[in-house]
Amino acid sequence: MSYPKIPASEITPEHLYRSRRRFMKGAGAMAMAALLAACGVPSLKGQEAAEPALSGAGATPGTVPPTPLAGLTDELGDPANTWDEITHYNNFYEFTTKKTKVAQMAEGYPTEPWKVEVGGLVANPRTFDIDDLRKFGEEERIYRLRCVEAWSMVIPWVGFPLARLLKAVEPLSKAKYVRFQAVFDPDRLPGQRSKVYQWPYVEGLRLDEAMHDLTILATGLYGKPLPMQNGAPVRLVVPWKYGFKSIKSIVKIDLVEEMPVSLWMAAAPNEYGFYANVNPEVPHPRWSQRTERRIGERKRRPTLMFNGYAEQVAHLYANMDLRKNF
Ligand SMILES: Nc1nc2c(c(=O)[nH]1)N[C@H]1C(S)=C(S)[C@@H](COP(=O)(O)O)O[C@H]1N2
Ligand SMILES: [Mo]
Repeated sequence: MSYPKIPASEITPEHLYRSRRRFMKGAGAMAMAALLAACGVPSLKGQEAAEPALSGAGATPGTVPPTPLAGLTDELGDPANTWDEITHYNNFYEFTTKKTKVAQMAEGYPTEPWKVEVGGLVANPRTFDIDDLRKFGEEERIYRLRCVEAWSMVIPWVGFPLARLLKAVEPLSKAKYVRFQAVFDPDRLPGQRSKVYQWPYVEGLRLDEAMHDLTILATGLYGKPLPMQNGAPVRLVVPWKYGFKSIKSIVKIDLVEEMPVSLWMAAAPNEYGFYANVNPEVPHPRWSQRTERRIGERKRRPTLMFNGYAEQVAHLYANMDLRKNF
């Protein structure tokens, strides 16, 4: 086989296995069921301080998951954010840079039909629709999401390890990176009419990062299909990296030889590196990354190395200078 073997060290840690087991095996069975602003565009100063408070906009009746879901925690014991918080405070620049406006602007965006084309340096290029992707599995992963702007949430995603999809297309040995591309639709995505960014949104991972068991493609949230504002119908989630790596509304995935240039690297290379690992020791050029504001909490909390996933992922960066490879 031409794809790398998953080392034993990447076998799912027990706590994740347990949190996953609490979930059901298919969404159907889930009975209970601003960057440059965001990433601090050079022009937006003090984004973190200026970060608006949650509007408290109520979710539409019928979209709020039933109360048994309250009480979910991550493996550190911290409570999951509410459905309302997760779906009404978003970075999705294709719509707007205003986090509390994304939900209303994204409402009704058509996600059917949707195709994800997977190709590049693979033996078996394929195009998947969302039902095809669901066949890779649906399990719950309760992850912390830490935005580079220094706010964070705990989010109960539904998804499957990206490694499963990558193995299915059979990466060639020349493939070293994975490049992800989001939807391009300037007629319906007003943010894409702005020339501040080079659209479409692109992100990338090293192949071993992409194959890591923590890396998932998410198709749901709180046991329900992913709302558009969170990246419907399918988005990447890489919990040990700043949130901007977790690209939403993916239409294309390519295995490539060269390190992809992400939208953020192109926009502000001195501020956003390729790796973007959460690291309290390496400040953003315009603010510290030592602490963060968990949405729903008043006091700031310390930011954890690799967003609290060091045990699982630090080995990927052994012998790398994390200040240089930021
Ligand atoms: N396509 C796309 N994906 C994106 C973004 C974006 O603007 N466009 N913003 C990123 C940023 S900066 C963050 S913090 C997360 C936010 O995810 P959430 O709104 O689901 O919490 O999505 C990331 N993925
Ligand atoms: Mo972000």
